[in-house]
Formats: sequence, C-alpha cells, structure tokens
Amino acid sequence: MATLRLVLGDQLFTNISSLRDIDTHNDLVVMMEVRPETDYVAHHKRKIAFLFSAMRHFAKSLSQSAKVKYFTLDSPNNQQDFIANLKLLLNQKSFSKIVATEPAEYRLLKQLEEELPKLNVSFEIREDDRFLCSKSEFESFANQQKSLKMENFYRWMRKKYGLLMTESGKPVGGKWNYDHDNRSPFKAECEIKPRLKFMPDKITNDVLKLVEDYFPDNFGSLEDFNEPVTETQALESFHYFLDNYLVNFGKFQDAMVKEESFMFHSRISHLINCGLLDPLSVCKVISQKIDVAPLSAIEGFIRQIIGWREYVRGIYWLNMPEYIERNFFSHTRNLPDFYWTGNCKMNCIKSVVDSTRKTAYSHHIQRLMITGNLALLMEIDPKQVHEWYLAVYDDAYEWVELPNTLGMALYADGGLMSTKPYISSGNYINKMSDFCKSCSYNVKEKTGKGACPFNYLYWNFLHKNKDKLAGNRRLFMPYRNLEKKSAQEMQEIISNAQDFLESL
Ligand code: FAD
Ligand code: DLZ
Ligand code: SF4
Repeated sequence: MATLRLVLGDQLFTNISSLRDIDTHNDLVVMMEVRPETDYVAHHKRKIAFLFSAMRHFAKSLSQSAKVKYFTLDSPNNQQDFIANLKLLLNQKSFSKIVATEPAEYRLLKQLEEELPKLNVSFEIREDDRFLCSKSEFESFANQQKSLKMENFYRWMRKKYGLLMTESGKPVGGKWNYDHDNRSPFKAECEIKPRLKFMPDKITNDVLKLVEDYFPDNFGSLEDFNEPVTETQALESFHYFLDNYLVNFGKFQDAMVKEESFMFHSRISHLINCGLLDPLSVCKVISQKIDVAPLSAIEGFIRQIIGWREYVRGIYWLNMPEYIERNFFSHTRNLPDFYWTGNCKMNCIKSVVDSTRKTAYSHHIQRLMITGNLALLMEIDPKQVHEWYLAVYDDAYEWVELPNTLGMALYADGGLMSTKPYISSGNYINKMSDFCKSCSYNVKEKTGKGACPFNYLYWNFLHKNKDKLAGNRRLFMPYRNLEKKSAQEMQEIISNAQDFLESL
C-alpha cells in the first residue's frame, strides 16, 4: 500500500530522508502552506515569499517523477493545519504509513509526536541527516567535555569530515583557526560587486501577490525581490560568491559599510537552512579553493558551517525546552519601536534596520554588534529580542536563531554559548564601520547630550552587572578600565544611561 510523505518548508532537499525510499508510482508527497507556520511570529514579507516560492518550485520539480499534493495558502480545501490536512488525505485514500523527516524546530517536532499517533495509521519520523552532527552525537560529545567550547567541537568536526586536514591528520597550514587575520575594517580598497539577481518567474510573481494580499501589515518590503528559489539558482548564487567574494570574505568578515548590507558574505544561510544547498557539499567545494583564496577565508567559512552552525543546533536540542526561558540578567524592558521603523538618531541602528526591511538580511556583525549589542545594553526582554530576530531574517528558524540571539548576542543563557557577553561601546562600531561619520551623535563623546549612546550604556551595563561579570577573566580589561573612572564620570554615565533607558 502507498505511503504518505510529508515534506516541510525547510526540507527542500531532493535526497531528504523522508523521500529516500519513495515508490514513485504509489506514494503521495504532501507539502502545505499553512497559517500556524506563517503566524507563529509575523515573518518578514520577503521570508514568506522566498520560502513559498522555493516550496512551490520544489513541488513542481518533484512532480515530474512523483505524485505530489501541494496545498497553497489560499486553496479552499486547505485546513490550515499539518495534521488536519493529513487527515483530509487519509479520508480520501488509504495509506499504510506516514513518513516525515524530523522538524528542525522543537515546537513542531512536539506537535507531530503528539498528534500523529491520533491518526490511527502507523508513522515514522526519520532523522534529518542534512546536519553533520546528529543530536545524539552532539550529546555524547558534550558529555565528554569538561566545559563545552565551540573551538573544541569544531576541531573534532574537522577531523571527522577530513576537511582542511593533511594526510598525517594535522590542520592544513599548521593552525586550526585563522580568525586573527579576519578583522579588517573596509577602506574601499577593492570593488564590492553587485549581487546576482534572479528575476521572478510566474510562480514567484503569484507568491509575491499572495504575500502582499495576505500579509499587508507584516514588516518588510517585497520590492525588487530577486532571490534564488531553486536548487539550480542556489548553486549559481553560491558559485558567484566563490568567484567574486570569497577572496575578500575572511579579511572583511567583520567590516560594515552603510548601503552595503552583504559586503563579501556568501548570502547562503537561507538557502542552506531550507535545503536548497547542502552544507557538506558547500564545504567540500570551498575546501578545493585553496589555490585561489587565502586559507584564512576558506578556514573561516568552513568554521562557520561545520563549527558554529552545527554547534548552535547542538546547544538548542541539548537545552530545549527550558533554554527559551533563560534570562540571566532578568531584563524586562520592551523592544523599542525603532527596531521595526528604523526611526532613531543612531545611524548604525537606522542603517541596519533599513537594510533589514529591504533585504531580510544582515551579516553576522550587524546582528551581533549593532542590533544585538544595543538590545543587551538597553536591557530588553530576551524573548522579545528573540521574536524580532526570528521574524525579520529570511534564514531564521528557531534552532539556529535562538542560540545565536539568546546565547551569543544577549548572554541570557549565562555563558552556555559564549565565554563573555558581546558588548561594545561606540569605539568598536566606529573602527569597523563608516556609520559614525554621518551620525548625529558623536562617537568620541562619552557623556552628555551629543554623546554616542553605546558609550554610556556600555559602561553603565558593566557597572550594573559587576556581581555577575567582574569575575569573568575575559572581561578583566574592561573592568580594570571601569575602576579607573572617577566618581563624577561614573555619575554622569549612570545618569545619561538612566535618561536614555527611561526615554524608550
Ligand atoms: P556567511 O558570513 O557567509 O557565513 C557562511 C555560513 O556560515 C552562513 O551562511 C551560515 O550558514 C553559517 N554561519 C555563520 N555564522 C553562523 C552562526 N553564528 N550560527 C549558525 N550558522 C552560522 N544564522 C541563521 O542561519 N539563521 C538565523 O536565524 C540566525 N540568527 C542570528 C541571530 C543573531 C543575533 C546572530 C548574532 C547571528 C545569527 N545567525 C543566524 C548567524 C549568522 O549571522 C548568519 O548565519 C549569517 O549572517 C548569514 O549570512 P551569510 O549566509 O552571508 O553568512
Ligand atoms: C517558516 C515557514 C513558513 C513561513 N511557512 C511554512 C509553511 O507554510 N509550510 C511549511 O511547511 N513550512 C513553513 N515554514 C517553515 C517551518 O516553519 C519549518 O519547517 C518548521 O518550523 C521546522 O523547522
Ligand atoms: Fe552608532 Fe554611536 Fe556611531 Fe552613531 S556614533 S553610528 S550611535 S556607534
């Protein structure tokens, strides 16, 4: 008898485990656009458009060799629920079994585990082996460590996959990590080429109209939508990165330039996360580029994928569901409106929010050291920050977004993800970007009306959280500098910070 095979929106991979043994004559693949998934946060319009278009293209391509039932969001028989739609299909035809690949998010895995048994048909939830470290492997790795550190995990993964390893088992070039070479600001010393654009076809145009009709008030703009939405286009986009940006990827990885949201970054996280690109294949291709790009760029890139990406997933599954509740500093302030409107005098924040609205993208340092940094210094409730990041980026799924936001950017997990909070004054932002040049605040001023808010908020934060942070060896220098501040300077810092926070 036939099998019913469920494919979720972020499982657009031809060799996904749920399809591997498909009987193309009998089985039915089901995919669906449903309101609970579009509404668990109010996603950026571009995120919904990208995913729906990619889902529809995937279904179309699959239907050339298999039977596919696709529920569009506006189809009249769509029950707007994964289980209710499965029930509908089970009522129309008998299936011996339902097969799915495990959802990447805790929320949906729990729902399937609870509700599939009620359908009175056998079911199987298979492992998602697109990830390079299984949940159980990560757990046993973690159990063997005195303290869990990304760097150790990354080295273990390098050995496991033989990536950038010599035949004698040593790291290529003699060092595991070349991050020190990757911290240059950008002084317009080379061209940043325009990105490749993929013009919308009929499928994409239909989706763009649907998103505008159904989600008119969601954050973000659909103007000039030109994302890759098929595997072929995703590969083209990745190869364009290799040919045009990889050489400078490492050196300028942390640099920020107004109006240049992508810099030399790959812009592939949304493509990997939804299945259009395979992370291991990407790393294998890039490791062959050793003759055309600096080792620091290649190593840095591979570290992000087999290191950070897998590590955050491991942390997520090891600690959910309690992880989402963590709030180490007990912060409770509301996220200010300017995270949505961009209406504020801080040029760095305004620029990042504006480009997020246009592209549903920011690169890592913009997420960590601009919006994340300020949210922590402003003592915003971690859950509200988490929901913002989950909504506004087209690569955002809870398994990857939550540890990055709650753990890395906000230190709300008290140090599980990072060894110290990623906070900075305006000085760092000024060093790594051109935002401050055209800001109405003065980055050199520490206190007073015209002073950069990052400056007094930074020292105020360190002062306020002395009990929790002063013992951290990685914060030795900042605390030593804090001690050197005069009583009067401290008073001004605290009073400026208070005024700022109360004005939110
Ligand atoms: P590149 O800089 O070109 O890096 C290459 C690839 O490495 C990325 O495509 C991505 O797959 C992977 N990668 C790099 N850093 C990380 C990381 N810290 N965690 C996981 N993978 C990483 N990434 C997401 O994919 N989804 C998210 O929802 C997300 N939320 C974030 C929230 C915050 C607060 C922060 C600080 C980071 C977040 N990241 C997230 C990680 C990172 O910022 C993005 O992966 C990266 O900016 C994507 O751009 P890119 O493809 O051009 O990456
Ligand atoms: C993000 C998303 C959105 C917006 N819509 C859908 C959808 O309608 N149908 C679907 O199958 N998946 C969607 N997704 C992706 C899911 O949220 C994702 O598969 C789960 O959260 C598991 O990671
Ligand atoms: Fe941002 Fe401060 Fe620089 Fe203005 S001066 S851009 S607020 S860091």
